[in-house]
Amino acid sequence: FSGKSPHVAVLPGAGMGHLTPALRLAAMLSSRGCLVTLIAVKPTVSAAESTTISNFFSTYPHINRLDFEILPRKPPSSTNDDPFFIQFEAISRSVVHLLKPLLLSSSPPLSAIFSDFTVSMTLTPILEELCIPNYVLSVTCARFLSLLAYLPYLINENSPKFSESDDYVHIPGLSPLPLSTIPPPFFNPTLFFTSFAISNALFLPKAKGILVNTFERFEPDTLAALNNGRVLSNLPPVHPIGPLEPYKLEKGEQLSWLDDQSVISVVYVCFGNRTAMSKDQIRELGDGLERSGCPFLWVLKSSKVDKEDTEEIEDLLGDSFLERIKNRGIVVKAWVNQEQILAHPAIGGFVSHAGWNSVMEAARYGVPLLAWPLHGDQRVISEVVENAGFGVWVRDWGWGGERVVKGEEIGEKVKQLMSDEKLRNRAMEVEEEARKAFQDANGSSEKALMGIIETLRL
Ligand code: BUP
Repeated sequence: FSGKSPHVAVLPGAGMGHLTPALRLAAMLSSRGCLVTLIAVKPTVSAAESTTISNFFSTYPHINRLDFEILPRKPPSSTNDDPFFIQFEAISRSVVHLLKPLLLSSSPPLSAIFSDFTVSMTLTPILEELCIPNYVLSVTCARFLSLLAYLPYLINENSPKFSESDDYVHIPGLSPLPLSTIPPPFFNPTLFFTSFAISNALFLPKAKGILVNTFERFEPDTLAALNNGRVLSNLPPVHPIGPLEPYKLEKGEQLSWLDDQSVISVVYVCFGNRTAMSKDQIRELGDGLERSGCPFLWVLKSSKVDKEDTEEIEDLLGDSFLERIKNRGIVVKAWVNQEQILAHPAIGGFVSHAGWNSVMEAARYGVPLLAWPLHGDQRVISEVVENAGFGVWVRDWGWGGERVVKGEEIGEKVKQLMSDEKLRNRAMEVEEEARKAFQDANGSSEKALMGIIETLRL
């Protein structure tokens, strides 16, 4: 590295949905001339995270590893029983007590930190003291980021300014958000999810910048509203730097099966790394995929944390199901390389929980979505996807699992997804727009990222 290379640290949050974009950003900063230190939080919640971190360091030996052993997690409580949120709290608390000496010992001194939104509240005061600029990495869409940023003004004195009888939530500069897309915990500010989001959102104005895994052409109006000071007048610049580039990974096993399938014939089904469906819903989904008549590749999860996901596919779906679909579908319970699957020419549609990483990965490869949001930011994301003409969603399908959607209905929707020419053409345009964001030095996302790196060189 030349003397002018900025030295940057990347601090991810908990869960693959936070780790993956952080690793991608680390690799992108490294390939653009930065000396990069990745802060590796230990222990992780999921096995997927720890395996991914080890593989990442083997693949990128020139990226420094800074182990960050966190304090013990709190036991589940009535306001927080989600293992990933419990980890968020533990990381955040550990930042206060343990991170400062680690950062001080970094050599050469750090030019900036790129940190997950979930550590903003505890990291910001430390970085102010050390005079290190902080860039917040948002792992959700610009629209949900706006909701997060505005949350302290929507929920004050322990009560939301909206009620369950309203139709919309209004945020300056944005089209109104249907109340049905707001995560249910936001109606109860005493829950950890809500109070933690508000506490961190209050520190966003102190960041040097906010990086979003999105691109100009996908969310133009929201990005303009954020950057014109319409959402909040005190936010730092919001930089769209997506879709983040995948880093080098190994080839997964199921690709050979995909190689034998016709072009755009296969529906890929995956609900992300932290969403488990009920057993009844899993069976109906299996029925729906069978009824759709389409070849499918289904990544199945029956527990929130992978280490606890011990149920066999046969027990969940039955031997006769597996026998019937054996020439047409594949069900996997292992971790797959999703990015590589979406890149495969055989994939023609994606039934997804609408996690934002998944959406941006689908955008990179022009795969249209049937969104089935289940919690958190996923309904806001589904709306963004639909408005971009890039996917469809059925509004009354389960949100928090309150209704088991029948196989018949699922089968019909999957068929529609796979045969919708208009949607497919639009998805191809989205792919082209995503490609242009990194096409050359003038691509909007490339320019935004290089702009930040240039600032750090000064
Ligand atoms: Br499962 C699975 N392989 O087998 P999202 C997921 N992924 O590569 P999240 C795999 O994990 P929430 C697998 O490509 C994406 O990068 C996938 O992130 C990858 O959803 C990431 O899509 C999952 O943002 O749920 O984090 O599971 O909506 O809560 O963020």
